[in-house]
Amino acid sequence: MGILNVTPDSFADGGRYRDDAHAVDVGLALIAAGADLLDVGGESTRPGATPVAVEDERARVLPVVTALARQATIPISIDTYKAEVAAAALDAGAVIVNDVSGLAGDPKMAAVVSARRAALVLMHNRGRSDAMYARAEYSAVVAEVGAELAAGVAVAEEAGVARERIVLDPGIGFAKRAEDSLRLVARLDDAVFSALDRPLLLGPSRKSFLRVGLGERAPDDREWGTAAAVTACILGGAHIVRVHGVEAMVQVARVADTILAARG
Ligand code: PMM
Repeated sequence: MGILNVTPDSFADGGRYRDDAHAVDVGLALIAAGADLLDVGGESTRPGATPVAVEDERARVLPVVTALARQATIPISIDTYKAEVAAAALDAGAVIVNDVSGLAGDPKMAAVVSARRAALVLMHNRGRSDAMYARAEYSAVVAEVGAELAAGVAVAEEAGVARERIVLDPGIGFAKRAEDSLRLVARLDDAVFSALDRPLLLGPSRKSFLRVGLGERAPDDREWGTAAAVTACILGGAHIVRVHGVEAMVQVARVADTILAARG
């Protein structure tokens, strides 16, 4: 899954696009580089980022989603926790809602996903980005994240979202300390995740938990570290990895897949 953040302040690749047409070109280039899915987002989830009003977020993402849905050969995902933004993006041709609040950010989100028969990426989180670090307290992070994801699935199904349309994401870096994120990546093969019986999506790309291994580096200087994390995720059972550097990570994913297959 290639990342297309059309935000002025995303931590890893923000502010790169001059205008909508440029963002669309970058999206098409990610597809040409081998992305199988494209995730378009209009609000940064960076810790401390200012929330974006619905109208502003819609104005940022809609032209890009509309153009990409017309021209792209792969499914377009909308990265938002706001039901109105999701609804508008789905109407514009997106087919996946990537909700980093795990349906907790907007009480209307589950109904929007259900009514439009969209796919849902349900990500584990605890609270909004300005408050989530206060809640990064776990006694057993893998078991707790698994249980909280199961609760999210129940909410989605209750609203009529078909289980087959749900992808689960442990939420690397969201309401988690670096050691929690590392633990999740290291324990993806835990029975708590296989018991959920849904595909797993992981988003380790350029995130700050990589600093435990890399030391201080700018996000776009964490690409080799990202490659190691992507490999670990795939060997641990991740079905989808959400990344910025698509061209390089396609190589990483293809080789990790062949190693996984060779396990027999
Ligand atoms: N990470 C970010 C944004 N959206 N969505 C999912 N499902 N999983 C993630 O890990 C995730 C996400 C933050 O990274 P970015 O600002 O570089 O997009």
